[in-house]
Amino acid sequence: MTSNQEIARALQELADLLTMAEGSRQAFRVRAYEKAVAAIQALPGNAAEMTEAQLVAIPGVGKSTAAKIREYVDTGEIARVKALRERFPAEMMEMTRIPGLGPKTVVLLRDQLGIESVDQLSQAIAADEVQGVPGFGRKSQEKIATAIERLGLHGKDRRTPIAEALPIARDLVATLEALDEVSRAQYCGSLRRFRETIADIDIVAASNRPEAVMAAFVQLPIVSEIIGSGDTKTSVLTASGLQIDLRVVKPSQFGSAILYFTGSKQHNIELRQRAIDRGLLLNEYGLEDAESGKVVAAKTENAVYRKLEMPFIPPEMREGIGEVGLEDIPDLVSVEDLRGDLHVHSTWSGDGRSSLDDMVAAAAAQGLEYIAMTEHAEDLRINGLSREQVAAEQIEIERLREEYPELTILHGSELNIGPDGSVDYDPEFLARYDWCLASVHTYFDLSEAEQTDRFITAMQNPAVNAIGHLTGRRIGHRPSIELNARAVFEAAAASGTALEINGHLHRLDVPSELLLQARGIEGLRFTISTDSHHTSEFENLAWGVANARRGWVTRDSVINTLPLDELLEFVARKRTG
Ligand code: DGT
Ligand code: CA
Ligand code: ZN
Repeated sequence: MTSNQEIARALQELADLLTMAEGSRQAFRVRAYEKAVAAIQALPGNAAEMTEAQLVAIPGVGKSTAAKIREYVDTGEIARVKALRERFPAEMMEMTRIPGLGPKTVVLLRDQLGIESVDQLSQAIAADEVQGVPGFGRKSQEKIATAIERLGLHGKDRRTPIAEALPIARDLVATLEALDEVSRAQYCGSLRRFRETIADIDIVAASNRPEAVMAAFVQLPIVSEIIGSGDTKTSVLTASGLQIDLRVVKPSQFGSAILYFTGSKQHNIELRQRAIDRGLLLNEYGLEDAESGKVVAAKTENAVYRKLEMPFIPPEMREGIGEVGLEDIPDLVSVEDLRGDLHVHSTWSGDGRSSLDDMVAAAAAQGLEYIAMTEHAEDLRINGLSREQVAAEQIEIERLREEYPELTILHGSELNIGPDGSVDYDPEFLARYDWCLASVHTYFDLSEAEQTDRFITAMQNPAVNAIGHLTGRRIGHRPSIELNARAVFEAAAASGTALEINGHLHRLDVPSELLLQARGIEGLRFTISTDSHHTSEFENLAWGVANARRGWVTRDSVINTLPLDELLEFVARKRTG
């Protein structure tokens, strides 16, 4: 059955395409579909089973949206989407990811210069043609060129952000596992290793009837084009041009197959060498004795690692950067270790989408022991809270504390770091909070030295317990700010300030490659948090953990694994100096 996620994705595509047609994300119809996306994502029941009348009854879903949902569920596509895709092909849509290129500008570039893809835009910039177009100067042309370079949007190595690929892969795995013919399915490749961008989705399914599995696969609504189909491997494209490879293997070979297709290539090369050193051969079908050809392990990854005389390597670590050959692997943080979430918003913040009551109820239902409500603060004019609002929310929090005795609700704030490193409010006002993080939301273009100083100044403030989403990047959309990460890490450790690992799939910030650089800094602490703006976002904890594991972050360095009293000691230590 069509999942709510799939429906939400179809509506989001419609909203994106309409943005192009209408020239603005603020257009009434665009907003209507975006509202519907949020409503469907938050829906407890299954939208595919609802009639049009039942759909219209959902707050946020109008009559025309309800009709589109039925059309999608019944036919596997939306005619309006198909028509709009002709006008605005996927390659053209991709140009809107570049900061500064809104829908109107993209259409203008096509009308004036015939540019319909990022590659063509790069060529036009190289030929110095873009700066003649109204609204573009030499400076903005340069800025676009840099953004294309840094976002990895050019050429054949174009990569898809994990936020787009992961939900598709999870849905596919669930759909495949629901087939009678399939005993197990797993997404592999860079996605399983939790890279922030991926080239294609690799899926492995275990079955004794590959032809039936392949036949079912190519029928799925997500498939828009079949590139190649056989009994062992089928490759398809989605409407946005993302490639999905499905491989079907025998259940007895599932372990060695997912091991092989998870990679990385370098990890595989090192495993194969280890096999050779032991008189064995390793490939996707199994680990076998080099002389007799007898299979010694194939069913599970665990069995293969064991026969290679090494510990199981978590997928997030398999990058061939020293993990093969470790006698003991680091005691990585896992999602079960987390007791709380220290970065949560509600509709008190301008960009929150669930009420305070709903957020608290969802956190309690997740079994969290503590959360910090961290609304935006007054310096962020649009989304932040005035002092009166802070006091009013505090009263609500006190009421909820009584309602949910099993959950500790910390009253916190997400402060805004100004260009000079100062934060909102004054020391007396800040003293009322149980927990504060401070984040950069503006002035992304400062120099490396200015950004680094900015953080170091903010961390000197005794009220600042953590730095939120360090680099400010939006994966595939906005590059990281410039900063000297090592200097920031050392200042964080010295000042008793934690670094947030933000689990939002669009952020995953601190990025894992910086986390790897933070290894070995004595006293450095992290907090893994969801930055939830909606009740459905508490699952971001798992994504924050996966990103942390990719950066080899250990359990004992993560403060929200601590019992509440020890967490509060961490806060108190900084305040009392
Ligand atoms: P991607 O797709 O660029 O985001 O990254 P991967 O790691 O998913 O790479 P992909 O899709 O080309 O291949 C999936 C896995 O298959 C890869 O991680 C390891 C394995 N693999 C692919 N080609 C080779 C190869 O030539 N040698 C070895 N040893 N393994 C390979
Ligand atoms: Ca791949
Ligand atoms: Zn936030």
